[in-house]
Amino acid sequence: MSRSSVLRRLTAVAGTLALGAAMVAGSAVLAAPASAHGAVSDPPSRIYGCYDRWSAAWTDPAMQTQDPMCWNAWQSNPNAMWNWNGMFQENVGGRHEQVIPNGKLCSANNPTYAAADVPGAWQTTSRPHSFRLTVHDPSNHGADYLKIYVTKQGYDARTKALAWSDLELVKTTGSYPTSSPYVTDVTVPSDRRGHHVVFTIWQASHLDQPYYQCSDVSFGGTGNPTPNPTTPAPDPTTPAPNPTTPAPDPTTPAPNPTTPAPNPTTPAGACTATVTVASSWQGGYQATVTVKAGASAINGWRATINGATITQAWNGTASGNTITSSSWNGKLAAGATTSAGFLGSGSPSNLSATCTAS
Ligand SMILES: [Cu+2]
Repeated sequence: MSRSSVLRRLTAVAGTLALGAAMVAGSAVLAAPASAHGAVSDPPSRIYGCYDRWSAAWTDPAMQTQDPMCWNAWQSNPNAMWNWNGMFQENVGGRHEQVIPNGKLCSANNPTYAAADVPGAWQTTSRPHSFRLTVHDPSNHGADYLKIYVTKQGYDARTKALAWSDLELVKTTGSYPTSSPYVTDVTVPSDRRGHHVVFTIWQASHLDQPYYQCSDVSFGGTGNPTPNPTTPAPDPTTPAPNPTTPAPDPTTPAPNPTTPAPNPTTPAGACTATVTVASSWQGGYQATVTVKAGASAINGWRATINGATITQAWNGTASGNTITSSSWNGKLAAGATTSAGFLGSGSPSNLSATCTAS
């Protein structure tokens, strides 16, 4: 059994902070650090997802085969990945379709994030036709509205950069107070099957500063059942609780990309687990546990989430605070990852995960 946890994530953040502070001290006359922003964290948008899945091991060549579009994005511009929260334009005046050209929707027409526009095998998140969307905004800008679109059936994210004509608008929300996350329940037409793009416009409230992001979602359950959360989403007009999970400080300058990533040394036949909170609300939260096989293949896994009261799980079976792999995601090649999701009651602070392989 090996152990990994939120603690490790926090340690990584602390390291980043220290490094960031050192860089600031050494380069005080350079441009001010990027200001604080946010992103669609669930279903994870392209750049945010690549940051979230790989920032702790972004030089790991396993990414090349496991998550090739993220590999390309990290190779193209690692600093863009650390600045996952900056995919916006300003002073658009609501003229989104005039300002963002076809083929540039997934980068917010910001060349820094050009890798997000490249068609290909982006890792998808399996969702039912009704699902919850979360904007994670450590800077608490609030929202005038969220506009959520889904690609039409027949659109192929592997071969075509996204254009406005590929999209159908499925939801426009009301405003949200300056208290992240901004959460809404979305239903897409039932004919959507396979790899689709959910495109979100988050119109922040502090300035005319709309954010544009693409989330790759697989609809139609090709073997990966996902839950329809029965907990109602917080009403946008009700101030949401402040998430207690510390988010990486987006104002911290990115660490030097040449710093070698930690090389995990997981013993053979073992696995590690990390837990990340996707969203939280008064009395509950949604989280993902990511399991990674060690130096040899495993046939199944059991992840224990210390500090969690699990009310519902998907892509795994929950018993108490332990999630056991399902038939389709138990077998992992050496170094391969998979994930399961769960809803927890109470506060998501102090979660940590351990993994046992079988
Ligand atoms: Cu901002």
